[in-house]
Amino acid sequence: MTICLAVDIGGTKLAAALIEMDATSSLSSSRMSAPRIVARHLAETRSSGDPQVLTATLTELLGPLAASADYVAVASTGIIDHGVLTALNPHNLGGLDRFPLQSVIADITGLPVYLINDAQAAAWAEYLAYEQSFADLAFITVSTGVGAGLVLNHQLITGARGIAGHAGHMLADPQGPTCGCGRRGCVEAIASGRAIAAAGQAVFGTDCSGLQVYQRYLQGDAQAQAIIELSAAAVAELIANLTITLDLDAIVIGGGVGLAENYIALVEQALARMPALYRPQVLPARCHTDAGLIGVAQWAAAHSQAQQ
Ligand code: BMX
Ligand code: ZN
Repeated sequence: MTICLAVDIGGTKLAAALIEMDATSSLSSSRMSAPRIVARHLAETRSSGDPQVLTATLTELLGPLAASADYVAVASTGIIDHGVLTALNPHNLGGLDRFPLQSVIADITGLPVYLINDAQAAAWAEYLAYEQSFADLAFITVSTGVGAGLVLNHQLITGARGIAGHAGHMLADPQGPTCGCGRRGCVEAIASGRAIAAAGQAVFGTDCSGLQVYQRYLQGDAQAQAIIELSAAAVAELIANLTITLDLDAIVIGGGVGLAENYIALVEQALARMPALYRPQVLPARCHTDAGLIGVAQWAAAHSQAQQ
């Protein structure tokens, strides 16, 4: 039995958990038992853009937990390139740029540190939660941003520079709004919680949140419905593009927006207008808010064994 200190760094919160791992688990083993979370801690990620603030928050949160753990596994929003964290969309990460996440956490804990992107981690968690039955799977989270992760031929694809899977930044509408990443018309700029809030504010006033737009949609408001349908249609285009490129067995949808009432049904309606080859199975995420923590813990367990 080994203990993993798992960390999930999101746009607004930082979660840490001690997770008991089955020592016999391996990358290809179907005997891998579900990890058990034995302690859980939360902190806010104040979006100051100041690297010292993030270092201080990590020290406070991880310092006391490190003594109980064998290794650290980190899932973070943004691009993880050889242990360095950079935002693709700086609006989602308080403007942090080239933050040396791996070395900062290694200094705090004195433990081996494994890191991947949050949506990549969640994709791995979903691949395992669906009992490894899909060899080729894409996970899409529609949340603050639109994140994605790819499992191809039973392997999680992270990419040589950690960028692989950032499909939320594929083109949805060349005339669409400019995305926080600098490109115009990304899926994220149309479909994400932030994009829904921005579209809602233009119609309902500046203090309108994404959640309020969604509630108005569920209550039958026609303008809110148009905003949510546009979001779902952009996600459906993304699904079709990934399917025709990668020949996927299934798409798993997660995230606060993705799992909201009727959202997947709207995505399915948009997909139904497309030719059959563009329409994979669309399934809801089985792991909820713990997908990043559990996925990265399982991925790191397999990688640390592979290196031994
Ligand atoms: C953004 C990007 C991705 C992330 C996705 C979902 C940043 C900081 N993040 O596209 O790396 O996976 O958002 O992130 O550039 P979430 O915080 O909405 O889950
Ligand atoms: Zn973008």
